[in-house]
Amino acid sequence: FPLCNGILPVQENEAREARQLNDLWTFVREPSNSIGYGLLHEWFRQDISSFSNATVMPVPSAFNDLQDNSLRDHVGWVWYQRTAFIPSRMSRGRTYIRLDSANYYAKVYVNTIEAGSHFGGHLPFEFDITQHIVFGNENRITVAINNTLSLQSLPQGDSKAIGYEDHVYQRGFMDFFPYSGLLRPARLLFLPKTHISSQSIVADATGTLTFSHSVIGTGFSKVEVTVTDADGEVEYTSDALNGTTKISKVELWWPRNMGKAYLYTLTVRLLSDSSSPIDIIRTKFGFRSITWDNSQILWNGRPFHCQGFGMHEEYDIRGRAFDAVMMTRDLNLFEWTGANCYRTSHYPYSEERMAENDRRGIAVIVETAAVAIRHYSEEIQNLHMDFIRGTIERDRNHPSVFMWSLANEPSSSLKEARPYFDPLVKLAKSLDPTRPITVVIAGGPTTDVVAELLDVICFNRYYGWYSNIGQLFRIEDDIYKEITAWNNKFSRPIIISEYGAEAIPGMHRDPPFAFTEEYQVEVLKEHHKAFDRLRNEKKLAGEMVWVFADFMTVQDTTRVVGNHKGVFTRQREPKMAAHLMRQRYTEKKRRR
Ligand code: BDP
Repeated sequence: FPLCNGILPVQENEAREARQLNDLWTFVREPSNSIGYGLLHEWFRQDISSFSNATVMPVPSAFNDLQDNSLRDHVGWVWYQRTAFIPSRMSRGRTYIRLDSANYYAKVYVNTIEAGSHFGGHLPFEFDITQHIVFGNENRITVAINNTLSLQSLPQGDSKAIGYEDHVYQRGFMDFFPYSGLLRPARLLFLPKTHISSQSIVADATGTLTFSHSVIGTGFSKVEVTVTDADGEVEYTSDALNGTTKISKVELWWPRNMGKAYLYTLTVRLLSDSSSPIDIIRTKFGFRSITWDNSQILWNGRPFHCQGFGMHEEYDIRGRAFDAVMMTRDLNLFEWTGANCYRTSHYPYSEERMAENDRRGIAVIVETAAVAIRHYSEEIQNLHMDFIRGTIERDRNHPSVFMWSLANEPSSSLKEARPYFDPLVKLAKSLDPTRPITVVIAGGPTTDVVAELLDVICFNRYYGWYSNIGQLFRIEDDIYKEITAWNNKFSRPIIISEYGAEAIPGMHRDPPFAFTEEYQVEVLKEHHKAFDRLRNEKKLAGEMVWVFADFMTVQDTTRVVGNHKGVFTRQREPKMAAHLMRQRYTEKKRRR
C-alpha cells in the first residue's frame, strides 16, 4: 500500500488551483459477494451510467444511509464515476487527483488507466495524473471502493458469506457503524510543474522555529520564506527551504481557557531567476511546547488538565461524511460546554476540523484509525505503520495537536501486544519527538503489557455500566482505586479517556435507572467525585466523557438504534448530562 508521502493541505493561491468534484457521481455496486480485494469487473473502461443498477451518489457522503437497505449493509466493491473537463491551459503544470477520505480501500482510474490505490479510509491521498489526461477534453474519473473489514484491514473485522443468496455477514471489532464511500471532499489539483510537496514546522515556547520542505522538480532558482504575525507584520525571512531560527518575544499558542490561540503564518515561495513566483504555500502555525512530568501534561510549562470528550465525526443520513454545518454546530456546542480538549476517536478527523481546532484553541489527541486490534500480525503491523506515518505527516503542523494515540483498545493484555507496539511507538517517536505518545489501552494495571512503552497512559472504564450496572454507590471508590493502582505502578500522566453510560433521549426515572437521563447524570457525577480527589492528589491528567453525541452502530442487542452514551443527542440537542458537563467544565471560570 502506498504511503501518504508528502500530503499538504489543499491551497488555492497565485500558483495553485483546485477544482471541487463534490456533486453527484454515477454509482454502481457490485454484487455483495465481492469481498476480498480482487476486482471482479473492469468497469473503469466504460461509461457505467447505462447499467440497469446505476444510480447517483452525492460526494461527500457515506453511501449507507440514503434509503436502500441492501446498500446500507453492502460489503465489497462499489464504483463511483464522473467526467471532468480539463482545459488545455492546465497542461502547463501537473494535475493531481486528491481524495480526502475513501473508506476503506480505493483504486483510482483516469480514463482507462489506474492512477493508484490506497488503504486507510480516514487519510487523504493524491495521485499525479498528468500523463493520463487528455487536455482540452472530458476525462473519465472512476473510483472503485471496497469496504470489506477483515483480519488484514484496520479497523479489523470479520466478513463472510452466510450461505443465503449473496448476503455477506460483516462485523467490525468496534461498535461504530462502518460508514463507507467517498466521505470527504474530492478535488483536482492543478499545481505548478515544480512544486512544494511536503512541509514540517516545529515552533516551541522559546520562540525556536524549525522548518523543512521537500520540492518536486528543479525549475526554481530562489526561495523566500517569510514568517508574519497575526497582523501581517514580518517577523523573520530566509532564503532557504530548511532552517532553524529563534524569534524573540513570540506570542504563544494556548488552549482555550488558558490564553489566546495565537497563530502566525509561514509563507514559502519558490521563485524563478527573475523573481517571478513558481509556487507558494501559506501555513498557519503556533509557538507552543508540550512537556510532561510524572503526573501532568504541561502546556508552555503550565499544568494542562484535559477536560473534554471522546467523539465521532458522524451525523444522521450523511454518516461519516464531512459536513461544514454539522462540524460548526459540534464545535460551537463543544465550546458551550467549556471543554478544552477532545480525542479524534477512532480515526483522524477532517482537515477542515483540524484547522478549526487551531483557530478556536481546542487541544486535540489525534488517534490513528487502528481501533480494536484483536489479531496481531506482521501484515497488520506494516499497515498500522503506514497509518502512523500518514497521520503524523498530515497533522504534525497543527499547534492544537498535543498527543498521538496510536490505537484504541487493542488486546493489550496479550503477550504479542508488546513486540507489536514496541516498534510502532519507536516509529512515532522518530517521526515526532516533540509530542507524547499514547495508546488507549484495554488491559488493567496488572495485566496490560503496553502501558510501559507509553509517555501518557490513557484508558477507558465503564464503572456503573459494563461493570456493576445499577451500583452507583461504588463508582467513586472503584474508579479512585483503579487510577491509584495505575499511579502506583507507573509514574506518568494518566488520562481517563472514556467513561459514561447510555441515556435514551427523553427517558426519565426517579430514582435513577439504567438507560435514563437521570442515571447517566449520576454515573458521571460519581466519577467526578473521584476525579476531584485524584486531581488534588496529582494523580489525574485528564478526563474525557464517552461520548460527545449519540452515534450510529451496527445492529446489536446492546444498542438501541445506535450508541446513546452521548451527552448530546445525535441531532446535537443537549441531554441532562450536557448541562452537568457544562457546569463542571465552566466551574473554574465562573468562580474567577
Ligand atoms: C469503548 C470503545 C468505544 C465504544 C464504547 C461503548 O472505545 O468505541 O463506543 O466502548 O461501548 O470500549 O460505548
